Amino acid sequence: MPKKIFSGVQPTGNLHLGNYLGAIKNFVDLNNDNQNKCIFCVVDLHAITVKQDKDQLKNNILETAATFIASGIDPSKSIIFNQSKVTAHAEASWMLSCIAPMGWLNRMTQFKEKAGKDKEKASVGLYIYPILMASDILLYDATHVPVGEDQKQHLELTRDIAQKFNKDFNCNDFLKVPEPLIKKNFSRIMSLKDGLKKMSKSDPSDLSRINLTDTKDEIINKIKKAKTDSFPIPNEEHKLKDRPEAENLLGIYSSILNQNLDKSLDEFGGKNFSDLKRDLAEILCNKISPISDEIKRLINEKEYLDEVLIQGASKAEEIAAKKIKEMKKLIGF
Ligand code: AQP
Repeated sequence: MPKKIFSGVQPTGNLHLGNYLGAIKNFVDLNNDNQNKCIFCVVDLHAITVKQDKDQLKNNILETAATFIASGIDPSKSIIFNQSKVTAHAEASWMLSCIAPMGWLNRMTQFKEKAGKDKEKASVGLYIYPILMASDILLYDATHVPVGEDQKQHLELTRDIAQKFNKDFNCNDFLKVPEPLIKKNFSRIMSLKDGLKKMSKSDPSDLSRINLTDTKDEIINKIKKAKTDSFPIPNEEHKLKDRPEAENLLGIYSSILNQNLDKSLDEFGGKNFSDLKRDLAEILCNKISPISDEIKRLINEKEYLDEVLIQGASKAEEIAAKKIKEMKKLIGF
């Protein structure tokens, strides 16, 4: 069966190696399989769940589209568009908000992490973000959703919402229950400064992440400064327990080379971190620099990027409009 793929990335700037290894690299593989029908969305409605600067947001939308293309997604094969251009996302989100119980949302750990201590000040949008995400996926009858490990809980919620809608409106299988596509290994890339924290766009320290727009010198410098511990690299996986920084660097190395951790442990077991850092910086430069150069080239081709997003939105609109029409009918509108 051909897979229907849907996934999104927020245009919140600083796209990084975690976004690439956890999500975008998989998008590219799925795009390259001619059997799949892929939709990759710049989820700008999600981005405004926290305050955004208007001009910055516009640039970030284009930069995210440029990152998709620079990483290898072909806009003539896959639909690339930004969410706010297709109104069905917001409409479906409202309808699904009315069937999803509060209790389900209260369990979402990402809201707790992102809202921090002062939940009262977080936007309602941030709280219901997973319902908008469910709408994105369900509007396109997506069968598979490639995401990083941090989105696993939201995907489970999407499945629950689809099943509840089908039951409440007695429309068996109307909303398709999607499967998550989460890599078995290294699906959560950690900060270069703290192996217990996720690599993230909003970390105030730029040294905590490799940005997809970093230059070779920046990559080399960040890897040089990455936190390690004072023991040699072990040669067996179980010895990585309680050594999160070592595990993260070896994980990044393995993931970039598409090799399993055991092979990397064979290569570096007993050696010092300086050896791993030297080789890691080299393979990262080889992988990320061409993407970085291409993002910088494409970002100056605003008309081309606008055209890709317009064309993509028109194709997405066609699919989503049909689904929302049926959804409204089922509800009684
Ligand atoms: N560190 C990560 N490791 C693996 N995958 C990751 N993803 C994000 N961070 C990592 C995956 O990237 C995709 C797009 O994420 P997003 O931009 O929509 O939002 P996010 O997860 O909120 O990204 P950040 O960097 O963590 O942003 P902030 O700092 O704003 O919280 C998703 O598939 C995600 O799993």
